[in-house]
Amino acid sequence: MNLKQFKPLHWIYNLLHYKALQHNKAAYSKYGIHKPLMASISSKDFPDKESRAWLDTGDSAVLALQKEGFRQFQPAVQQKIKDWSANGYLILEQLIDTATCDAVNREIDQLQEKGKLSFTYGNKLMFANKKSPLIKGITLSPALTTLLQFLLDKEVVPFQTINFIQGSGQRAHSDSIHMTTYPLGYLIAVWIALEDVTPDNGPLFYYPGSHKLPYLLNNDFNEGSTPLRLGKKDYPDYEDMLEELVATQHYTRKEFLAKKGDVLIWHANLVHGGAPILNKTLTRKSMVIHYYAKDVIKYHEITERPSLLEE
Ligand SMILES: O=C(O)CCC(=O)C(=O)O
Repeated sequence: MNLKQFKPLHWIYNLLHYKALQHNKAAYSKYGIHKPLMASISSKDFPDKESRAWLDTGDSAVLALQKEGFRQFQPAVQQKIKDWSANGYLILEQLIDTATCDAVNREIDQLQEKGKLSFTYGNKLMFANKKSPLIKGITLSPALTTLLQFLLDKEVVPFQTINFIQGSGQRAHSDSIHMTTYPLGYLIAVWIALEDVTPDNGPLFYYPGSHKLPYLLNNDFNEGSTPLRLGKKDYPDYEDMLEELVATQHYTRKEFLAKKGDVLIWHANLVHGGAPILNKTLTRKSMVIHYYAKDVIKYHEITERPSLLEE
């Protein structure tokens, strides 16, 4: 048997990281989850699969106008917020200045040189925000968090950063399978171009409107979980199923041919990925920040592990 499927090993790991599970405590009690914080948790433990994020309950073109705080945004940003419900993403051109992008790129180089940051999961440089005050500062900057908090109507907390030197080449997915919340809809991501992106260096791709698809969770592709073992299906099975689902719809696939400093913010359920890298000699420096809303249950659906998050 694959030991990774054996839940008691996760519980031991969780116990060893108990402090980093405390973020779920208040939400377990709010949503009536009577499980220890170190126990496995998945969508099977919850009564519904609906997003409760306020802009998912109607049309942001109507709802946003009624909200205090909407007027603090520039008219161009207000329009993007109004389009959020229809699109599931928004783009802020030139939000991050060139000097900051250059400083982040230098910082990532130095962290790698010093052996403080190395590739995991193939091509990902994870959690640079924990190693670099500069990058941590960007994740917490009001220019981002004010807008994210308005979009979710909740306080947000950065869960992780991922830096890429080259395109991710990742197949289509929605972040809700990786960073799942109860209630659903309380993950939001910021993607920052740290250099210009072209069709050749593996742009981010996404399907506008795909956030309205049903959330694909374990019961859709991986039924076999028992109290002691995870189901036998895994992430590639999820990717296959999502790809099939997307193919049944008539979405337009878009590529984000960003200029350095451009930012794309996506909805928890927007289907996106990394286009193939056509010219493998090219870099595509970028950084993603995944944020959770603070007061919700945060976990990883496939492995049923609560997220580890030190605040
Ligand atoms: O940057 C990319 O190519 C994809 C990143 C991504 O899919 C993610 O961070 O969820």
